[in-house]
Amino acid sequence: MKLSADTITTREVLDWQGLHLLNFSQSSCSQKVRILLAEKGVRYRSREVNLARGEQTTGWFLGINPRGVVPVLVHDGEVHVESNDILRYIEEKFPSDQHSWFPNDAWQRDLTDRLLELEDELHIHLRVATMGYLLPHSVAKKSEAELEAYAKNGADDPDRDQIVAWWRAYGDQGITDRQADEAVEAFDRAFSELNLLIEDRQWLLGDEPSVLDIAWFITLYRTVEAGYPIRVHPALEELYERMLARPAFRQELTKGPRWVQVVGRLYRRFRRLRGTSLESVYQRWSRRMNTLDTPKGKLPS
Ligand SMILES: N[C@@H](CCC(=O)N[C@@H](CS)C(=O)NCC(=O)O)C(=O)O
Repeated sequence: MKLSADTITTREVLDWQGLHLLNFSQSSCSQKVRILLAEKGVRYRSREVNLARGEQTTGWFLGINPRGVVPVLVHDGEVHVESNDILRYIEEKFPSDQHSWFPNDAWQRDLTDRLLELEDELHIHLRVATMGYLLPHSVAKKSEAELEAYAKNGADDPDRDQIVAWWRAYGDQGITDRQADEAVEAFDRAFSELNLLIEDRQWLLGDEPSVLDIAWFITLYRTVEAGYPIRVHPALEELYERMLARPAFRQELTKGPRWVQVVGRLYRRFRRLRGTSLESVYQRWSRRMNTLDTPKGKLPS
């Protein structure tokens, strides 16, 4: 989605020539865009917006993207937001010689549109997985000053209002059981569909990786890191291993401040030992689903 120059109050970006990606090393939506750029060998200037330090809430950044989220692509002074739209834009402006990352076939194009949309819809649940199961609440929650800055800086944006409300509720109560259940249910539904789609293919759309593999890779990586038991979808698990083995995919996962990764790893181990990882949420949820499916669990008519 291209933002109109009139809405940009941080005017300096309108003079940036070439390709610039405002992103955060550990942000999954940023990783998605970086993987496509790496696969295509497109050179760009990476400008870190440190989400861990709240840089997305500054007047400077909100003057570029009033939604207060990364990634943002600036190309010759034009500002583009929304990672999936940015992927499309990159494909259009920098077509690859070897193969197209977006399919040409009409049926596959429709499927790609739908599955990219589904992946975008899952983002709210990905936030639940990250903030509930990968980072301690005390580290992840935002301060009141940060939330105030987030809400007040930059032009009004309903998307940002929702994000700020989410962070406020998270600061007060953390991730609720209901949010966790909804997240594993959404992951299970989406991953089951992908698992069926794979059949005997190497990648989601066939023998070559496509933009769908990039987009779903970062979702899979985050959920698996949080403890989601990907083994319950065996074909998808195999595909995930294949994705991890691809250098351009793997290299984008480990960039950025090491302490974020170390804290994440230790915290994950702690949750696993206590039996409170996303896996335990999944087990509890799937037991309940199975019980509801059996005659014993049905309400008497
Ligand atoms: N739909 C947007 C979602 C962007 C988004 O939510 N980005 C996250 C990082 S993955 C972010 O910037 N969050 C701000 C924060 O954590 O405060 C997209 O695909 O670009």
